[in-house]
Formats: sequence, C-alpha cells, structure tokens
Amino acid sequence: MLPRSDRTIVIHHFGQEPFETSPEDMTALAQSVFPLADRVAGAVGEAFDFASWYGAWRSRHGIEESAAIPTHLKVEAADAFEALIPWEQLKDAAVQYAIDGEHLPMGPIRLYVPNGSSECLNVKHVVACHFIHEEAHRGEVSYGFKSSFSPDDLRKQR
Ligand SMILES: Nc1nc2c(c(=O)[nH]1)N[C@H]1C(S)=C(S)[C@@H](COP(=O)(O)O)O[C@H]1N2
Ligand SMILES: [Mo]
Repeated sequence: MLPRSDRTIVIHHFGQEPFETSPEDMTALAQSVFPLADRVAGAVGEAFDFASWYGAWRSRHGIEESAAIPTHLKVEAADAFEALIPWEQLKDAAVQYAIDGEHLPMGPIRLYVPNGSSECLNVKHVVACHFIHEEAHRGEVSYGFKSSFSPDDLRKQR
C-alpha cells in the first residue's frame, strides 16, 4: 500500500453535497482532544470524540437538531478496507489523528469504536465517511475489503 499524498477525508451525508475535510479541520470542530488510551486500553496517540465532531459538523452545515440521525456510518480506507457500523455502536467512538504529535503514517485518521461488536471495525487510514439513513438495514454490520470497483473508481485510476 502506498501512503496517500494528501490527507483529505471526504464526508458524504444524506441530504448534503460531498464535503472535503482534514484531520486539522475535524480536530478544530471537535474542540477537545484527549489521549486515545482514555477510551481504548493500551491504544496510543491523540484522539477527538467522534460525536462532538459530528454534532458540530451538522450545525455548521445547517442541519436542524430535529433532523434525522443516521442509521449507519460507512467508513472507507485507503487500502479499500471498509466497514458499515450501526449508529448505536458509535457511542464513545474516537478518532485518532496523531501519534506523539506526528501525522499518522499511512492515512489521515483512524476510527476507534470501543462499543462496537468487533475490533475489526477500528478502521485505519480512513479516507471517506458516509452518513447513511437506511431504516431497512438498521443494526446491520459488515467489514472487509471492497471486492469490486465502481465505474467511477476505474475512471480515477486511468
Ligand atoms: N484500513 C484498514 N483498517 C483495518 C484493517 C485493514 O485491513 N485495513 N483491519 C481491521 C481488522 S480486521 C482488525 S482486527 C483491526 C486490527 O487492528 P490492529 O492492527 O491495531 O490490531 O484493524 C481493522 N482495521
Ligand atoms: Mo479483524
């Protein structure tokens, strides 16, 4: 896997245009940071609270407090690993953005899901987050390597 040359994270949210952000912008929105070990025993590095960032991002984008809450977060990684995480499992989720003050080596951020059903959901090298509202799939979990490429991906690779 090659390190990514940029540290962009693309946010896809139902009802919103795709939005590009960075670990620095996310940290600023989340307002406070803490040692990841506060939430995940033995983990290293610095993190911010996922829910704090998301709440601030929603209000920044003019989403009403009463508007629908996602049913899932789908995260995509630079190595084509991806995870679909039910919203309920994101309680206390944290985003690692640095280790000892240094950027993460292989991708902009890593998501940690301490209340998730599997450690496999702690996705590294996150490059896109999809906030999904699909009642029909509520509670569904999955993770693994994306097996097929969309026509869009193929175009980008040319
Ligand atoms: N991008 C990416 N994230 C990933 C994986 C992966 O292959 N690629 N593996 C997952 C799996 S299956 C597990 S068990 C954990 C392992 O995390 P660790 O290397 O910190 O123990 O990372 C998860 N996050
Ligand atoms: Mo795993």
